[in-house]
Amino acid sequence: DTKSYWQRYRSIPIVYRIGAAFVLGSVVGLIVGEPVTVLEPLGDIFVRLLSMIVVPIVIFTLLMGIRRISPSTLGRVGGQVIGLYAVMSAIAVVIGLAAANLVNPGTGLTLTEDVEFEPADTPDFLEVIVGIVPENPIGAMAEGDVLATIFFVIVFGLALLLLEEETEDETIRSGVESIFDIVEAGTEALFKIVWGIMEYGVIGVFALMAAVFGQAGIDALVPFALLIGTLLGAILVHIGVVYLGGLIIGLTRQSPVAFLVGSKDAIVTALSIRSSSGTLPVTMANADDNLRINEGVYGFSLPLGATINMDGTAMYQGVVAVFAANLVGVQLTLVEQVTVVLIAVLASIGAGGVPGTGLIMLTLVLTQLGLPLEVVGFVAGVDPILDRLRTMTNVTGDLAVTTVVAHWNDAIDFDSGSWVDPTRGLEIG
Ligand code: DAS
Repeated sequence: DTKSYWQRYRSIPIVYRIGAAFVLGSVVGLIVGEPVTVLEPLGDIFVRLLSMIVVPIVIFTLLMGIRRISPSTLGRVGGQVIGLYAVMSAIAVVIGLAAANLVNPGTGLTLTEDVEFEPADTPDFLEVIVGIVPENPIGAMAEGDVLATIFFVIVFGLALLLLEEETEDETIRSGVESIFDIVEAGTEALFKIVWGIMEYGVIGVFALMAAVFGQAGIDALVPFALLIGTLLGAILVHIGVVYLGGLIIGLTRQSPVAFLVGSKDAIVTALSIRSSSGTLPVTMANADDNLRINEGVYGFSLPLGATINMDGTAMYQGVVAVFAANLVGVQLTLVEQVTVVLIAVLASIGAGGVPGTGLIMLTLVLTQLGLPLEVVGFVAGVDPILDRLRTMTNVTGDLAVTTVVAHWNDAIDFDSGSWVDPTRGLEIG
């Protein structure tokens, strides 16, 4: 009977169902081709559902976090998170450059694209810093400006804590408690929404993948096989050696498998929707439910990471720099490659966590090296593939760093969640 089919379907962990939709959608796209792109709106709905809860979940979990950890811990966590993010991104570019120098993708290909691209504006860091202070907090939230929202929420949360500490007035004290209680309930409700959206994600991801492959077909990708392979290889080294080996085993002494299992929904979502910001609600749900990290750490580190920490994007700049040099038959000097590391890290910080920004930031690197901007148009065709690999790396990096910093600050429970039972967190709450 239908009910038991439905129940059986629901009892399959959501990540497998989405994974199957990912593969099936890709296959259907390749077979059916162009007509299947009519399904795209179903995929867009999935992306919009996730975007819908990004700002509320950032506000709620951050307030929750401020209730749980002391202001001085928050300061320390901030320093550690930003420091590790920067170091990881630099390592990612170095690995990307090394892999590209080894494999030399792009040799033998000729640049066929003659569309000129305008270089992106170099991010003005003073402007970025000033922009962290919102002129209007509601405006920042409405625009999804995560950094400015984080700033306001931290200020507001700290004020609530101070007020509670100083006040003699019972009404105010219980008012503060009520605000935090409401936020606590709200956070739980938002996580329920996340898992509900993931149920729809089975349809959404199928549609997204079908539309991508229906448009591109596999022939278009063949000339870029070596480029895709180089980036993928570099990513696997970065995730395997740096995140799992260095961060998870080295610094936390925990099982890398438990980490990956705990992060799986975020990884699959990032691969599907190509946006770290859009994946943020799922990343947070994984940090909370499976990795058992305290809101005090992830409530701050994950929104920040989705905005500024992009190891996959940084690495991609390094790989494509070598690819572009090979296309036009020049060799990058060591000094130029060091320059690539610096610009790639800055560009990845400046890039927003939305689809395709890594491609736009590429113009900065190419301009600096005096390489033709036409390369951007040339690789744009494979960007739907490269972008998902970058985004998946970006999100995994945010979670790995968050796990380490949580461990350093005693804000993670390694005796529960996926750390002891990799099957938990799969059911819909
Ligand atoms: N797709 C992006 C992300 O969300 C960044 C990029 O284009 O590299 O992480």
